[in-house]
Amino acid sequence: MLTNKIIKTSRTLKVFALAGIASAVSMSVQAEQWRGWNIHPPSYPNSMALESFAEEVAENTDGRIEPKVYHNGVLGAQPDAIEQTRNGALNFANFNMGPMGPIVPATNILSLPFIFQSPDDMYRVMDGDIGERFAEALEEKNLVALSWFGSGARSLYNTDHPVTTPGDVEGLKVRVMNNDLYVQMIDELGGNATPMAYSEVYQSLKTGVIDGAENNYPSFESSGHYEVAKYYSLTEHLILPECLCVAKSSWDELSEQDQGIVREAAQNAAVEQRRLWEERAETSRQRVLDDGVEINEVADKSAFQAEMQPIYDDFVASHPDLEALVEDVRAAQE
Ligand code: GTR
Repeated sequence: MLTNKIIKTSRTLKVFALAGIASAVSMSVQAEQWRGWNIHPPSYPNSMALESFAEEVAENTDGRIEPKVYHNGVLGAQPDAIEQTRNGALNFANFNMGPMGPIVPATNILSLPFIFQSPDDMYRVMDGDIGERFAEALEEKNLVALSWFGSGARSLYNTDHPVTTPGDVEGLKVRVMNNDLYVQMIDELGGNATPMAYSEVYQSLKTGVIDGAENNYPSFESSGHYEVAKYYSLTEHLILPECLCVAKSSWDELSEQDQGIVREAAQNAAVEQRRLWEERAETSRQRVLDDGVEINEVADKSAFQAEMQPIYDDFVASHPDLEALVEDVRAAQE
């Protein structure tokens, strides 16, 4: 009897020991589930690039990290998502640098109207040492920028008339992204700026809460704003970089090897995004034209630029520590 009991007990112990090993093994291979924020619909260039990022990371880490992208802004508006990624509630995201300004003052340099002469200049600047300086500023706020996406040039559109001179903006109610700098931008042109979440713009245009907004061709088209706002004027006042950013807390948990894999996947995603962007910008332009949008050139952009001077002056006066970086961004394009 006694021997029997001892045998039974030792069997039970063995079973427990094996179960223990099994759970230890399963713990060590348990995947990190990463939640990623994305504002755009799945067919948008950025969304497709984020999906490739997710796939490449899962594959090359043998499933140690399993990123999942949530499209269409279902995880919240951009300013909230920035906060959530900073505190680690979200693990990665594609953020525009526009709404980043209130949190990372240095990134407001990228929002100074006409700071970049062309999207190519923007890429060149952001891919070099200057881009690193912006990445450092982001990291201080717990966001690790691994690569830079493009977003073309943003132009003004509205429901009423073509804009060819600053005077044409007078009295227009224009939606802007969440950033005081853009409020000032529209004020300087004599319009009334309304900061508003992207998801609310369509309805607000339709109901006349606002007369217009500003964005690039792919967003103007994919958001449906072109269905309501039939005048798209090529002011091209903002050329904003976007990041593929990872929450610092998620990043710091990774082994050096996995950090390398994630960084490489983000850089590959940026190459893909930039390629897809070119195609999509043209498709979107054609689509809105076919739908009856009137696109007009702005012959004298310098008139708009001149109105923006107070924004530069105020920015440098309130951030003297950032003046050198403003100058460096400009000098890098000469
Ligand atoms: C898009 C950008 C989004 C968002 C949006 C907006 O061009 O890709 O991240 O910033 O504009 O106007 O809110």
